Amino acid sequence: MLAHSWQPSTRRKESAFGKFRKVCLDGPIDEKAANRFIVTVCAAEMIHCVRLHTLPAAVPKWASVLVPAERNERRTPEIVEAHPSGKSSRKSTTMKILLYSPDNGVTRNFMPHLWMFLLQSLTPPGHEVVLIDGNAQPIDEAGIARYVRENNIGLVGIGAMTRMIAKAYRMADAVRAAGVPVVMGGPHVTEMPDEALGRKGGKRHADAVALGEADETWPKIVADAARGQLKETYAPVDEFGQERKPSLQEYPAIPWNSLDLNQFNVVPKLVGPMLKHFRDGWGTFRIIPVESGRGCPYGCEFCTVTGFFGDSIRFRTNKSVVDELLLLKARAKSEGGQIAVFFIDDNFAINPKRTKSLLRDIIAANAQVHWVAQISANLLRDEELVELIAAAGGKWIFIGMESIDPTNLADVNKGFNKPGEYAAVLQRLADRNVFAITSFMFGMDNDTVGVAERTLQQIRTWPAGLPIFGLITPLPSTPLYARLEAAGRLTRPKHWEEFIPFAMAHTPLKMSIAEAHAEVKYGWAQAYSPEAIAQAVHSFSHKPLAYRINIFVSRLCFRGIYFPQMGPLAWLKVFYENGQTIRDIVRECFSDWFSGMTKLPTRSETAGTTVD
Ligand code: B12
Ligand code: SF4
Repeated sequence: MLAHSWQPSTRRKESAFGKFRKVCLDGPIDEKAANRFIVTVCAAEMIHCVRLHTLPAAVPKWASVLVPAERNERRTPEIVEAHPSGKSSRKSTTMKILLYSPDNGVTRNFMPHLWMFLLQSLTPPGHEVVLIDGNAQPIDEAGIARYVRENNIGLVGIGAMTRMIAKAYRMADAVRAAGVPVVMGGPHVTEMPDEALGRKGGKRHADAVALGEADETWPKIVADAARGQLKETYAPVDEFGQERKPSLQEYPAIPWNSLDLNQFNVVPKLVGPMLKHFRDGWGTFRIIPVESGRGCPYGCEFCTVTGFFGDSIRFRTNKSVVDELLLLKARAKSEGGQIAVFFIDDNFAINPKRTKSLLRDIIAANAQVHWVAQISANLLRDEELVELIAAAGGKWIFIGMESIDPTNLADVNKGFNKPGEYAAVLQRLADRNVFAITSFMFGMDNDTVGVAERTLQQIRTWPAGLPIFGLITPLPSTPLYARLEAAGRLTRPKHWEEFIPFAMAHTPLKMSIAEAHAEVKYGWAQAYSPEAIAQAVHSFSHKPLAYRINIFVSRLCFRGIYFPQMGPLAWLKVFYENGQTIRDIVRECFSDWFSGMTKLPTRSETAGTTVD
């Protein structure tokens, strides 16, 4: 009885709203099954309504289906087969969605963006989602237009930070010119939706914009796009129109075991098969973003996070984080490779009690992988926390130190950072073989010429780590932007229209723009000179060789943030400059090997790192 299928007929009729497609029934159907059919077909969100045409015997013989008018859509969804049993399926055209993240034009980003995997997991079933990270697979405007045409893409989602937005718009323009709708999301378009939608006179780049966190709006966006009825903006609101931050308690399981992650493998293809059998297996190495919570209440003046994610902090359950780590660990093992995790929470220890409970659960489940997390210095006073970080697999902690000058810190509402305790915090970590990525900003209001050297003098007294230097940047919608705008200090109010790496967009108070640029250059040049790198490597001489290899490789990679080293020639130059350190390390490797005195340390003995 329920085996009968609904076959689409070729008869079509135009209506004011769209096209009728007639669907014939090749056998009898009872009312219950017919209703099930209607519900399922409508839920597939491809058609507006189904009307059953009932014969006197109360058995519907055919149904007319209203599909969206072609003038309102770019891809017509089709139902090719529908079963009165309530199941419906499309034989040919499920919507294929491309999620694209533009490259930053400077470095080959070491890690893919979480939003792509998250939205992929939140896409309603029936659609296929493909990901392109421009950092891993460089692609230009012509390339993306060709890609969407050749792959029959029905919707393109683009996410970008302010710094990549100009490229994002160019790519969006190319996609739209190819006749495919574009939805944009992420921090920049959330702050500047009118710009993306061309509402203030500029060019329109996006058909739709997803404001804020899109976890709950993404399924609606996909449904509307499939119907050819994209709205201009999607905001995360409740039924009363009030802003609603998604809870992370029901977090989607990202299928890390089955996702195609080839583009994110940083081990060169040539050596991968060989390294697969080296020790625990190094055939692949990927850094995977994982979040355990969202939100930061601190409200630093230059930061978009408090405005974007809100000051209410939300966490995933410990179990869902632990399960995700176990899945990643299993995948790495199954393919003879390595996976390191970057906990992208803005402040991984914002609630120390909860962080400790998560770390204990990670340890109890043997879910340790090597990981990096961002934690503010004030929270690392806690010995027990640092102890648990080390035991749970933490290897590098990113610390937004910003400045060694308390006045600067107070100016940007980050007075909770106490430069006087930086050294003790870093030593506490190093004592447990956890090291720090220390981030500084120059061009702050109290900075004067020589700030880079003063900062470096401090850094040289700390355990060796990975210092990074930037310039304070007024990002749209931050309190810093508003303050500088009101003071008439913005020199490039729309600095994102033409992104220039390491360039000020406003005048510092106590030095010139050129002087600020020179400071940042000096910081990088000194911290990553061959001598400084050799010194950092040497400072680990009391530890197993793996630590020296570790800090050496990490320093070489981080050097590329300021000094572009894309391509083999650039790398050869770096190797040449650091030849002495390389020779020392190689010599030590051979002497260890020949003498058989030192076994290579196992993974658990090494400091580990994202690049070890
Ligand atoms: C991890 C991270 C990095 C990583 C790299 C990014 C990566 N590969 O993941 C590292 C450490 C390298 C990094 C570096 C930088 N970062 Co960063 N980073 C982050 C961080 C902490 C997490 C990003 C994340 O995954 N969030 C979690 C996901 C779920 O949120 P999301 O990305 O916003 O996505 C949600 C929505 O935005 C939306 N969405 C996003 N994209 C799209 C696309 C579509 C189509 C749709 C529908 C929806 C949608 O849906 C998602 C789910 O709700 C954020 C802060 C934060 N908490 O977001 C800063 C942040 C993104 N970074 C920021 C900045 C400024 C930088 C740097 C420029 C800092 C610097 N001065 O050097 C560099 C630039 C790096 C580069 N690529 O060039 C700013 C960006 C602000 C802005 N307006 O652009 C942020 C917001 C932090 C801040 N201080 O304000 N960063
Ligand atoms: S502590 Fe970090 S994430 Fe929180 S507001 Fe300050 S800079 Fe932003």
